[in-house]
Amino acid sequence: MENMEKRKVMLSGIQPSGDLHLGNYLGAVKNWAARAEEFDCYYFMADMHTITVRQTPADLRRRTLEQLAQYIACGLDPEKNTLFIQSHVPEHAQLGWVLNCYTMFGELSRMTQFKDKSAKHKDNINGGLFTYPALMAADILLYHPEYIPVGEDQKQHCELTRDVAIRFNNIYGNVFTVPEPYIPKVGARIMSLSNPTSKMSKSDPNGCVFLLEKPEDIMRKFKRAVTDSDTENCVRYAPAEKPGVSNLMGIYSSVTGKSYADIESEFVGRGYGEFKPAVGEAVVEALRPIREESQRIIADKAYLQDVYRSGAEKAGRIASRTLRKVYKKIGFVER
Ligand code: ATP
Ligand code: LTN
Repeated sequence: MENMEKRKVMLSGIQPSGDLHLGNYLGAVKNWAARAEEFDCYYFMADMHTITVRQTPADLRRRTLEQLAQYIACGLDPEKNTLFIQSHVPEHAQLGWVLNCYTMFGELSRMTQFKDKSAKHKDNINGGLFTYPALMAADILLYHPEYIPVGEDQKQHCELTRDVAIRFNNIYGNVFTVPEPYIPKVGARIMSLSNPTSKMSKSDPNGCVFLLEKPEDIMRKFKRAVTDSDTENCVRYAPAEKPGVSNLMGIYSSVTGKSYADIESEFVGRGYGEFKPAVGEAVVEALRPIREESQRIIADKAYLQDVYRSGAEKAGRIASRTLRKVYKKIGFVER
């Protein structure tokens, strides 16, 4: 059956280290949901990556399941997408070790996520935080994806994955598919509402809108969103000059599908005071079904268990085939 129709593969993951937010949704998950007919899709909860930073065990467990419920609520149908938990497929750790030995110290030292996170967690700059990209390369290369749909900030890790795949293939022949990051044109870098020059991130809750947040809280955050201190008070797309308004335009465009030109004419003669709540309302409406559906799904633990078990089974079949091939190529004796 599997060989009758070989579709291209798409794969991505998010760390369940916090609640999903609008940046994760617009930069990543929203674009995954639309591709299930065209691609063979794999999406996972990157729980092994989260322990590079200390986690509270009960929170990690809860968030992993909530993230799965949110993936489904965002439109990832488990019948059409393989949804699984990273630690359920041990081949990730196994290939991760192998790829550690094909990833250079210098390459790892250049990763901006490592630099940012080690600056933020000075008391816990552990080996896992440093070698994280080798595990990420394993996550990807196990499944031979063509595309990795991620936000802008993951481009560097995806490029390192390509370099490692090419290096490995040059030594051992065509073992890995060399993947490409797939970054959306709008929404790839949603900025913080309270500080539009840094990206929206769960570590800055005031500037961050969470998918499960109450409508009144979302509205409050948008009404308070930092706009630019120019005297123009006019809705115009100019990211360098007007980062606050341009970010809101990016969000509005991404949730409504309207172009920047359409948005500019919609708000001609109306200032930021009218634009900000309009963006808030559009976001509330876009997130409403996701919130309601997530709450319904999270209550059904048996259903979630079925989804992640069958996901791990399917992912494990592909992953074990790739790992076996890699072990053979590098000279490990078959068991
Ligand atoms: P952290 O707060 O630890 O930096 P995060 O909130 O940035 O985490 P990640 O788990 O690193 O979230 O990201 C998951 C996915 O969402 C990745 O594909 C990432 O590129 C995308 N993403 C994260 N933040 C944004 C953002 N502000 N805009 C667009 N995409 C984003
Ligand atoms: N590093 C990513 C999460 C991640 C990932 C992956 C993304 C882990 N493994 C494989 C795409 C493909 C992050 O921090 N957002």
